[in-house]
Amino acid sequence: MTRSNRPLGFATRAIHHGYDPLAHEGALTPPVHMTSTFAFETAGAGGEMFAGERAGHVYSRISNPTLSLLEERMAVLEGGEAAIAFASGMGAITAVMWTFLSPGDEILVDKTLYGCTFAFFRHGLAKFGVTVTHVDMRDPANLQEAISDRTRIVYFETPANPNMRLVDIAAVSAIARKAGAKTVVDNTYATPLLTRPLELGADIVVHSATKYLGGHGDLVAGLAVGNGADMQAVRLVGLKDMTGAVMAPLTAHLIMRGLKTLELRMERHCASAMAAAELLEAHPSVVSVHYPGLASFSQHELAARQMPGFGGMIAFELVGGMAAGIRFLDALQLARRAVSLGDAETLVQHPASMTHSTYTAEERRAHDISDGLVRLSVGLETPGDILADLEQALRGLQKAAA
Ligand code: 7XF
Repeated sequence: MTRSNRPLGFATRAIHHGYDPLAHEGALTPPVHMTSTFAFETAGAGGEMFAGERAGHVYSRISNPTLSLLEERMAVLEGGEAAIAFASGMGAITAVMWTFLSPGDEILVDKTLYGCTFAFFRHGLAKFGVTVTHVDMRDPANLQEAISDRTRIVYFETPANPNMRLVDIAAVSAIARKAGAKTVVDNTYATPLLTRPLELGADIVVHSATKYLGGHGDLVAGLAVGNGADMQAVRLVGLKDMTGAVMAPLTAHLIMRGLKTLELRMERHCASAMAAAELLEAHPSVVSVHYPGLASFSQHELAARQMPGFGGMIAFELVGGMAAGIRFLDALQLARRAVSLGDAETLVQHPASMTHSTYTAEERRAHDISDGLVRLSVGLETPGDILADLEQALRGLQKAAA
C-alpha cells in the first residue's frame, strides 16, 4: 500500500491496523485461528520456542495469531507498545497485579472502584500480605501525602464506576513515577477514543472489553496495554502461570468487529448521554446528575481538559432516594434493567444492590456510593426514544409523589 506519511486516524487504525488481506488469500476479514496448539517444524524448533530463542506460537494460553492481531490493534489505539488479551476484565486486572506485587508491598487505590475490583483488592490481595490503601485521588495532593517507597502500584478508574468521579491522569502519574510506583488505569468507561492514559504518563491500561470495545453485549473479555517489557512479564507470569485467563479466538474476532465501529458508536453514546443528562438535570424528580459533560459537574474543568467527549455513562439520584430509584427502574419500558454497560441497548441498574453489592453498606458510605444512586448506560437506540422512556418513568414518580 502506498500512502503519504500523514498519520492515520483512530477509526482507520481500528479497521485496518496490522492486517493485509493479500497475505491471507485475499480474505478481507482476518481468519479466526481456532486452535489450541501449534505444530513445530522440528523438535529442536519447538525447544527453541519454549526457551524463548525463536519466535512463533506454541500454545494458545500463551499466544494465538487472532489474539495477536487484536493485541497489536489495541496497543496502537491506546498508544502503547504491546497489549495482552484476557478472558475478562477481572482476568486482566488480576493478572497485572499478580505479576507486579509481592507480600509486603503496598498499593494505593482510588476510593471508588467497580465492585469486583474493590473485592479483589480488599479481600484477594490483602489475603496475600499486600497492603491496600484507599486514597481520594480527585485531589493529587492526597496521593502525594500517602505515597511511600513501599508503594508499588497506583490504581484508579476514570471516570469511576459507578459515581463518575474523575482523576487527573497526568498529575497522578507524575507523582507515582517520582516515587517509583507504576500507574495502572482502568480505561473501561472512557475507551481509548476519549482518554489515552499512556500518553498522559500512566504505565498500564486495563479494560473490561466486555463493554464499549466489544460493544454488543455478546462477550466477556479484558485487555491490558503497556510497554513491551511490562506486557511480556504479565504474559509469562500473570496470564500463563497465575490466572490462565486467556481470551478465546472467537472472542478476539468479535472484539475486532466491535472496534471497527468504536468511534462511530462512541460519538452516538456521547451525544445521547449528554441529552439524557440534560433532561435528568432539568427534571424536578432528580436531585443530582453526575455526568462529566454538564457544566454543573464538580470536575467539569478536568473533564474538558482530559476528555474530548464525555462518554455514555450517567449516575443520578432521585427525590425519594433508593425507593424512588427502584420504582424508576421498574417503570422503564425501553431501557433494560441489567448490569454491564457500553452495549447498543440502554441499560439501567442500581449499584448498591447490584454491581457494588460487594461493598458492605458501611464501605459504600465511606466510598461515596450512595444507596439511592441509579446508573444509566445510554445506548444506541433512536435518541428521542431513549429520552421519551426516561421522561415517562420520571412522570410516574411525580404522579406517585403527588
Ligand atoms: O470481568 P469483566 O469483563 O466483567 O470486567 C470487570 C470490570 C472492570 N472494570 C470496570 C470499570 C468494570 O465496569 C468492570 C465490569 N463491570 C460491570 C458493571 O459495572 O456493570 C460488571 C457487571 S457486575
